[in-house]
Amino acid sequence: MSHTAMRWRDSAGIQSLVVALFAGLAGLAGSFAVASFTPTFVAGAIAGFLARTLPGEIITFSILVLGDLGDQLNTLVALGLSVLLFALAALVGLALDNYVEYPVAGVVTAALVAVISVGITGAIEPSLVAGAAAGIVVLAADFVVRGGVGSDIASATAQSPDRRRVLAAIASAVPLVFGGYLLGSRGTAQADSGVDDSTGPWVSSEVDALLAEAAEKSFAVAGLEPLVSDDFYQVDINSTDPDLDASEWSLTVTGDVEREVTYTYEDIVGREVEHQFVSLRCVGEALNGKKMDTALWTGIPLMDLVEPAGVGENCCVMLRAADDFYEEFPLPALEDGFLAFGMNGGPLPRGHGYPARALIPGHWGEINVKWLTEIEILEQEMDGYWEKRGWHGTGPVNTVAKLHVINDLEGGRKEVAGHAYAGTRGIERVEVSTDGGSTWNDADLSEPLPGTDVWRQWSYTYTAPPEEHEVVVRATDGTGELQSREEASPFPSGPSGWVTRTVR
Ligand SMILES: Nc1nc2c(c(=O)[nH]1)N[C@H]1C(S)=C(S)[C@@H](COP(=O)(O)O)O[C@H]1N2
Ligand SMILES: [Mo]
Repeated sequence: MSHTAMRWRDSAGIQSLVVALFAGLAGLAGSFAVASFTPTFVAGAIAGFLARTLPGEIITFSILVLGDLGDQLNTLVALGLSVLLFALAALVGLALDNYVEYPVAGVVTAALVAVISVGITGAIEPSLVAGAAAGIVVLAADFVVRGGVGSDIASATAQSPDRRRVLAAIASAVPLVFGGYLLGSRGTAQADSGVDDSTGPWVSSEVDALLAEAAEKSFAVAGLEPLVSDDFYQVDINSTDPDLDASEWSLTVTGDVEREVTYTYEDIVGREVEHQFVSLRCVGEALNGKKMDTALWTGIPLMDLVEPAGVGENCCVMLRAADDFYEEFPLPALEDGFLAFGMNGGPLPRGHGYPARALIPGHWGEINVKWLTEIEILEQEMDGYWEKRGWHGTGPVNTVAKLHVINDLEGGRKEVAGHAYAGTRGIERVEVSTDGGSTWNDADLSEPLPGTDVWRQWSYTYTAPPEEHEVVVRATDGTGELQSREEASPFPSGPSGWVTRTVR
């Protein structure tokens, strides 16, 4: 055995591993090229699977401690797992190299990657492209040592075959990964703007007038988010949100009803619509967090869809969604529920539940189910997705006044401002203390917007003491009840306490 051949043998394991990893990367890029960031992307499907099956403690920890980082971490793990799975398939293909002729290893790799991908995503097209990309890398690597031309080059160059094998894998994988990334990113951009938003029931002079009213009633305080949020928070269990086609979507009323009724998108958007300002707040956010926002929603009352099904005296309802999310709550809360398919003068954005979502006035965000597909009437209570994981987030929101803005004004004065929200109880008053809670002053409140579930802005200016001081805010709801001072962490029933910030 020649010297080169021996070295080739010894290092073949590591070489194969590297080739397989690059094949895995190329496979991932192939999947992304076709699917972009949707659940048919192999890593998107795995991330979704992780979010649905990881123990509640891990998910809760991830939300509370890691926040959005948790989501990114989940995506990263899913990307890594995808590459590893595809690389494993390539290793199986490469192991055949010792027994079979070129190009069997590449073909087997392509087939295995495609099968794995279909198994995970259920989507054929991205899986075939993933298989092809991974297969190409294995073919390229094998070609230089096993293909006819490769052996000529082998003797003509000084490079060892194992080295050239890895170089060939990298050289073929890099353009595939790069191209896949570009194609997939373009697809994501298209998916987000794929809906024709220039027509539809969300475009109307009434919407324009309401948005203008909100702009007018918003305080001109630097750095304060207006009454209709510029940047509406997004919280859901998905790393890749469902990418639904309105023409294929339907909403069915099921469960303990006289008859099941199914509605299509056309059935719903063709009706006479209403436009409502509604605020949402996530139960899992920090006391002074930013997961509380307001939009102008276009839609119809949910009961218009539920009543035709024939609902008797029942306890509860379960809302189910295309991302397998589900939340349950008492039936009476559904009575004021709204089905929104428009947001701020456009169709509902994909991230907020396109084509339609539920809005349940005054309740924590989690039961405002996005990508809604089923309204199931229940005879008995059942836990929802988050309640199974220990949360109690289906009830009415806690009253809160947030302190997000501290501005220096002329002449040593300061301006503090924020938003206050108490669900359907409304906000009657916000008080500010600039001495740690010893004395209190009324803040200015923005004029209320029309609607029964909307936040208000507050602001307060004062002459700042020269020393560091504690600013505390507290709201009183429309029933006259003062915001609870008792401090509680978000888990399990939502944050409570008075927001306090040190100002200097
Ligand atoms: N289908 C579905 N709906 C969902 C969720 C989800 O994960 N899946 N998350 C809920 C949670 S916890 C909140 S706070 C709100 C947030 O709505 P937004 O993302 O539009 O702000 O959506 C709710 N609806
Ligand atoms: Mo939430």
